[in-house]
Parts: sequence; C-alpha cells; structure tokens
Amino acid sequence: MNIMNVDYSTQIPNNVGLTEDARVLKALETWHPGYIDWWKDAGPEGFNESLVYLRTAVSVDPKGWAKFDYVKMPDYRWGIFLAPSDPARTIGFGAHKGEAAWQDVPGEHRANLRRLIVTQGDTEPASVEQQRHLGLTAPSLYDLRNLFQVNVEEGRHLWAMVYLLHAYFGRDGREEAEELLARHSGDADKPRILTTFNEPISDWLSFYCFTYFTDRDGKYQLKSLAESAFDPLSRTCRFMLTEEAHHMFVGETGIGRVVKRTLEVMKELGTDDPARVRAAGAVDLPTLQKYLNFWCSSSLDLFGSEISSNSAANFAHGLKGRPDESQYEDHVLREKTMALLTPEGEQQVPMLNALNEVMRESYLKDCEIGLKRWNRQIERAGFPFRLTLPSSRFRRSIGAWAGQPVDPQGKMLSKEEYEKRLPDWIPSEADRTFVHSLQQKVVAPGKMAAWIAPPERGINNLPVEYEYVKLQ
Ligand code: BYC
Repeated sequence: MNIMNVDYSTQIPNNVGLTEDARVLKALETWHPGYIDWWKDAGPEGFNESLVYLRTAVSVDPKGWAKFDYVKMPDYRWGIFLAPSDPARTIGFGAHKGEAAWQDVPGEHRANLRRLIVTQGDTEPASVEQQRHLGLTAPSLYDLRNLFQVNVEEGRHLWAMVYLLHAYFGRDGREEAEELLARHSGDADKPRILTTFNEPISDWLSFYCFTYFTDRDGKYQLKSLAESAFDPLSRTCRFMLTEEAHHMFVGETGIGRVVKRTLEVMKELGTDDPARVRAAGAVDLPTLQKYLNFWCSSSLDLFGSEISSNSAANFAHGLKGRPDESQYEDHVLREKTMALLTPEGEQQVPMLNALNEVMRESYLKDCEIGLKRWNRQIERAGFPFRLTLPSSRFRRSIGAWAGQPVDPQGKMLSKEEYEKRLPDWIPSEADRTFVHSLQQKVVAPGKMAAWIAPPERGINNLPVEYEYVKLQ
C-alpha cells in the first residue's frame, strides 16, 4: 500500500476495514474527487471557506458517536459507518424468514437491491442541490449552521450508499455511483429519480417543511431498509437513522418558531387578518397551511403506488420490510388482505401489494405529532385557526389517486373546480413572492430574521448567541 492510500484512508473515517480492502478503497479513491467537485459545484453556494460548527460522526457507539468542531465544509470528514454487526442476525420477514442474514448479495436479487440502493442514494445529493442557495438568505447563524449540518450529513448518506454500490455490485455499482453525481435536481435532461427531489427549495419555509415531511419519509424508508436481509444495507441504514433525527428536529422546531413569531405578531396587532400579519412581516397561518399541503402531498408520493408489485416482491424476498417489523405478528403476509379506497371504489388487495400504503398510513400518523404541538401553541394564544394535514388523496402524482381532482379534505371535485381552487390550497405565485420577500440574510450572532422566533436552546448545549458559522 502506498502512502497516498494511507492518507486517503485516514481521510475517510470508517468501520468497514477500508484500509484492508484494496479493491473497494481504489474504487472509492477514484470516486472521491468527483464527489468533491460535485460538492463545490452543486453544494452550498458561497460558504466553502467559512468555518462551520459541525457534528462529525466518529464512531458507532450510541453514547459518543459524534464530535463537534469548526470545519470548512469541503474538509468535512465524510465517513462510512455501519451499525455494529450482529453475527447471529436472522431475516425477520418474507419467504426467507429465520434464515441467516445475507453478508453478500444473492445473484437473483442483485438488480432489485441495486435499484433500491440507487433510489435511496439519489435522494441524498438531490436534497443538497435543492438547498444550494438557502445559505444566502439564512434567518440566523444558528439556522445557517443547521442547514449545513443537514447538507454534510446528506452528503455522508450518499457516501453510505456509494460504499454499498462499490463494495457489493462490481462494475454496475461503480457505474451507478458515477450516475449519482451526474443526475441533478431539476435538470431537464438528467433529473433526480423521485419527483419531490426535483422541486425547488428556494425559501426557508420550504426548507423547514421539507425537513419535516420529506426527511420523515427518509426515516420511514430507512427504517424499512434497516429490516433488509442484506445485512450491510441494514447496518448502514441503522446508523443513518441516528443522524436523520436532527434533520426532522430542524423541520419541527423551524415550523414551530415560525408559528410562535406569527402568533406574537397576531397578538400585537390584535387580529388574525392575513393581510395585516403579512404587512407586519410575518407568515400568516393560511400561507403556512398551503406550504404544509404542498410538501406533505409531495412527500406522500415518495411511498410509491397504493398497489405495488414491487413492494410485494421486495417484501416476499426479504429486501425491504416494514418499519419496526418486529411490532407486527405476521411477517409473511401470504394470507392477509387490506381494504383500499381507490377512485373506482373499495378494493380488497393482497396485503403484500399494499405495503406502500401501510407505510404511508403510519407515516401520516407520525406527521400528526408536530401538527398537535403547533396547534397547541395557536390554541394557547387564543386563536381559532387549526393547521391540518391534507388527505392522502390530495394532489397525488403517483398511485391510484394520481391526477384525481380531490380537495385537501379528500373530497372528489370536478376538474374545473379543482383547478380553480388549487391556489387556495398550495402556494400561489403571489404567496411564494411574499415568502421570498421575507428572506433576508441575518448573520449577527444571536439575531433572528423578523419572521421567525429564536430557538429555545442552541446546539450542543451552547447558547443561541454562539457564533455557529465564522463567515470568511
Ligand atoms: N416519483 O411500484 P411503485 C430520503 C416510480 S427520502 C417518481 O409505485 P415502489 C431523504 C418507481 O420508481 C427516502 N417516480 O413504487 C429525505 C417505479 O418506476 P420504475 C428515499 C416514482 O417501487 C430527505 C414506478 O414509479 N428512499 O431518504 O413500490 C433528504 C412504480 O413504482 C415515485 C427510497 O427511495 C415518485 N415519488 O416504491 C434526503 C427507498 N414513486 O422502476 C433524503 C428506496 C414511485 O417502474 N426506494 N415512482 O421505472 C423504494 O423503496 C421504492 O423505490 C419507492 C417506490 C418507495 C421509492
């Protein structure tokens, strides 16, 4: 091994024995410069020289897995971490239930496993691209730092998937890893695979909604891949989930702080009149509701079709389970059916084919938690408005309800009425222009933009006024 390899391996913290695996090390070495170029071209714009107070994963011990320090983002130590191996682990569901988990990819499942890993991997850099310009309008240094924390960890999640492609999928895997850097969010010729990851995120309200709704889809998808019979995938996803929690925290507290500030303004003015709330520089609650409708409905599509032979095959073969598979009694599902409401009426569908819907339903329940919290804030402030989640039939582009004219309460309308009323339900051009008008960069430590309340506490027990990003 030459000195270059040794240097390189110390640059990639890992617990997969990279230094002893010359083949994978070489593949990753070849991929690495393209990744750094991608980060510089498509990652956060204008902050590559800044020192950011970031958390870096340094071990897989839940008690001390990360350290915090100032880092220039291109120097972030993107590493490869798998949750500790359990040599006795067996497959928890499907036709192979009870057999030993796979340490390699069985030939017959290669294409499907690769597809799942590529689809998952594609979302990670996509989100960094979507959020590329947000730093220029950050409402505070605290938020700027959180954005960058999310971005570098999504970058690490890309590394996690690329490692699997390089280590287990040979030449096809290497080609797919290249493609992960070649597709770009919103690109007309080479877009990202899933639609939500091609939507622009050009304001911070969208960012908080994205981290609330879309990262939560990430949580559910990762949890279901964490059940996979393919043990390296399972272990990778389990560690990724440790990082994911902070991303959803950024979303939930971000929206909560917007609600808090809006309520302060409503109280000062003594009115809930949206026009007056806007004139006072805050996000009126009906506009927030439209943003929730947009990002929730978009994220619901990420679960795939209600009736899916892919989901049935993935489950039966042990490739992808249900989140927290052990909470269920039946892990084979050969006999079960599920009643699904489609535009054609209720259908009884084999449970195996309805698993996307099972996941979507548990996801929606999880989404309710934040809503309850924000509505409590509104109720305590004495206003009658309540935020709600849209029906899972609203504004769908994938599955049985795709393209159906359904309102946010789930009621079928005529096409004309739906088109006419859509700007009441999702942000119109005018709403977006207004939200954009609020986006102004605030970088004095501890100061916040006027449309958002400060967080209750800082990062890693530091005060909110801490200089989380040293701009250079
Ligand atoms: N947009 O049988 P179907 C995250 C395609 S987020 C466009 O209905 P299936 C993160 C589908 O590919 C988590 N196309 O669905 C969050 C298929 O195309 P092909 C990402 C879509 O396969 C924030 C066809 O429609 N995790 O981590 O049962 C920041 C029919 O498919 C969409 C994963 O993706 C869509 N929304 O389920 C950063 C996990 N939906 O193959 C990161 C891995 C479906 O016929 N992926 N299609 O050409 C999967 O488990 C599955 O691929 C899906 C779809 C759940 C995505």
